[in-house]
Amino acid sequence: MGYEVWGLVRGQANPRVRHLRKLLGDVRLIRGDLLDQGSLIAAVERVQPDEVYNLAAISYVPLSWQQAELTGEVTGLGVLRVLEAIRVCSGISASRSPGSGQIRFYQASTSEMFGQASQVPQNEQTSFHPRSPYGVAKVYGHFLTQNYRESYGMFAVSGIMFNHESPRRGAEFVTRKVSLGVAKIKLGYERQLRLGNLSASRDWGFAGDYVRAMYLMLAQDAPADYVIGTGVTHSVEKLVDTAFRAAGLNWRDHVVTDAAFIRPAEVDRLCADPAKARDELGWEPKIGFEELIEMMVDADLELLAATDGSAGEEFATDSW
Ligand code: G4F
Repeated sequence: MGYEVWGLVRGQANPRVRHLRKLLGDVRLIRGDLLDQGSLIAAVERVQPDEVYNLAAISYVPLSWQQAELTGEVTGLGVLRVLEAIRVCSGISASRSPGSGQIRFYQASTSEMFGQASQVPQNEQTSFHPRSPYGVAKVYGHFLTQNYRESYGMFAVSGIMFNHESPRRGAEFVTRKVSLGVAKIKLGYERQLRLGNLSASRDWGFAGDYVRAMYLMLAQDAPADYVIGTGVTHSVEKLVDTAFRAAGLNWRDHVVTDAAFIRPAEVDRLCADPAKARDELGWEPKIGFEELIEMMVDADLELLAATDGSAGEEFATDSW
């Protein structure tokens, strides 16, 4: 689309940089950390962006119970620091509004904010009842984004994204854990796949479709928040069945439920009502559930064949 893209990388000798370079050779990288206000101000000053997309977070829900304080710092307060970096670098204050060439800000909000949802499907008006430290931190970031829009007139928006997946998904998340597990079983590297709650339901879509929605949100004349999801929900069991079938296997021969993967509090059922995004952004998902899961299984069969079955081991855990 003609964008010059900069990515923020944290830490010293971050091992993910090599992986990133392989996938996205033309993305320019700059150091910065959501825990460090000065580094974010320096990054905004250096890059002079037209748009800032904040997808950085501790995003694995189970980790947010183990590292609840850090989740609050990164996933919650990190949003404040990015907004402050934009505000300070743009010279915006309570008495000085942004000009026409202002930096536009996108915040990755999440369906996890609905948590124990009060209605099905969930839309922009549905109240929040988060069920994890992650969900609580995301609610903070969501309301802060709204608040900077209302307080300073900034073009700051949130996309309330439901689960979005692709072959690039980390193997700790259930779709990729399943697609990798299926591929390992199919190729004879493993016999079993250990999972937690099979009855939870999610609205799973393709990440590429959701990134298009993020872009569209920043391309509007006026800033607003949008729910982004497919409007169709499936259980984890259905996901497992679809993935094993895609490889010609029966999941009942291989899947074991393991209490170690059950969460302290579960989000039972999420389903999006994306009507506002459809009507105002003209957004619709192009890839459906079955095509997505088959794409992920095929990609993992190919990956494992090329890596002697070792892919995904960096994410392996004994429990949540
Ligand atoms: O794939 P999950 O870990 O995703 P979750 O918790 O819904 O969160 C993801 O989507 C959110 C919405 O977009 C994001 F905000 C968040 O950052 C993340 O990307 O788990 C999905 C469901 C859960 O109900 C979980 O209990 O799968 C169930 N599950 C069952 N067995 C499992 C497993 N999840 C994982 N990760 N591993 C299991 O073995």
